[in-house]
This record gives sequence, structure tokens and C-alpha cells, in this order.
Amino acid sequence: MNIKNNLILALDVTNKDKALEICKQVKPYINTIKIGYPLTLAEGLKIIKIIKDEFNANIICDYKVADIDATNSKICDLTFDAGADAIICHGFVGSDSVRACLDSANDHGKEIFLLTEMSHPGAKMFLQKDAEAIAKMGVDMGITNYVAPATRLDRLSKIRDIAGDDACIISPGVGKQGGDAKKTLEFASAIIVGRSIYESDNPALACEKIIKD
Ligand code: FNU
Repeated sequence: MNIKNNLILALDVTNKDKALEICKQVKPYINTIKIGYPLTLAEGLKIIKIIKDEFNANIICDYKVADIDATNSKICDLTFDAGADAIICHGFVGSDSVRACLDSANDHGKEIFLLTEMSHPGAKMFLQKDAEAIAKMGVDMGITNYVAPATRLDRLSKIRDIAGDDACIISPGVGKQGGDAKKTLEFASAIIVGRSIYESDNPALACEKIIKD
């Protein structure tokens, strides 16, 4: 995926007009938009295609898919059929569940991002201890796209070591969660930024600052 300025917008607003307005303002800086549950539950799956078509953007759906294989297949098929270019899937559910996501992506000519360790403090309770094994599983499965935290650079660096230099690692947690854009990009291929952009009085300027810092 070609990610302009190595910057992905997490578009976690809850109505279409606001979403379109933000996208319009950041268009000079951003070509890759992450849509998660807040916007999808508010506006329905159709919002994927609306934003994709209007802004000619890559759309990554952050649905953190984490079910049994049969259900994961349905979730991924519906998401890709709705126009998503990629979907974020949890790795902790194991290889059969992840395989279902990968097979759906391959059938559609789309991509998955494998979520290893999350960025919030709670990830230290359970997920962290298995994050490296999750990344290794991904490598064994031939997965080349990962999600790893900007809030713990030692952990991000570990995941990079396992995933390899050629992997695409996208990293949330910059800005509001405390992560630093420049330091994160020493290990990550791109950063994911939400509130620091869409809550800003001037989202375009916020993007410019993140890119230039
Ligand atoms: P912002 N996100 C995250 N941490 O923050 N997908 C993860 O480990 C992860 C995510 C998402 O803090 C989060 O849901 F796997 O406002 C939100 O959409 O910059 C975005 O990344 C971060 O938003």
C-alpha cells in the first residue's frame, strides 16, 4: 500500500458530514484513511465506499477481527465487498482464525494487517506477553503487514525485528496516547493518528506539523 507521508488518518468521528469535512481538509497530506467501529456503526458499511470514491483514498478498516474462522471469513468478505482495501485482524485468536482473514483478502485481491500488541496501557495485562509469538505466527503465514504500538518503542522495535525490514508496520498511539511521530517512524512504516488531527481546529495544519516535526 502506498501511504502518502507515512501518515494514516484514524477517522473516528461519528457522522458522515464531519468525516467528509475532515477528509476534505487533510486531502493534500493524506491518501490513507482508517475507518473503525465509531464511523461504521454510526453510518453503516456504505461509508467505506463513499469516502473511498470521494477522496480516492486507501481505506483500512479497523475491525480488529477476532472470531472463529467461519465468522472471520464473513466479516472480511463483507468488508472487502464494501470497498475496503485492507482490514485489521487480531492475531491472538490463532492461526486458523487469521488464515480465514488472509484467505478472504487473497480472494478479493486485498490485504490484512495483523495486530500484534496494542498501544494502550491495558495491553500490558495480557496481550504483550504473546505479541512476539503473534508476529512470528504472522511471518510463518507469509503476512507482510502488521500493527504495533507507537507508545512503547522497545516493543515496536521487537516486532520490527521479527517482521523484517520489508514488512509494512503501521503504528497507532502518536499524539493523544503519548507517542512521538519521528521516533515511531524509526521503526514503523507509517503512523496512525486520530484525535490530534480530527479534534484540531485546523486538521490540515495538524497534519503538516506531524509530517514536518
Ligand atoms: P488516536 N488503535 C490504537 N491502538 O489506538 N487500532 C491499537 O493498538 C490499535 C488500534 C486505533 O489515539 C484506535 O482505535 F490496534 O486518537 C484509534 O482508531 O490517535 C487510533 O488507532 C488511534 O487514535
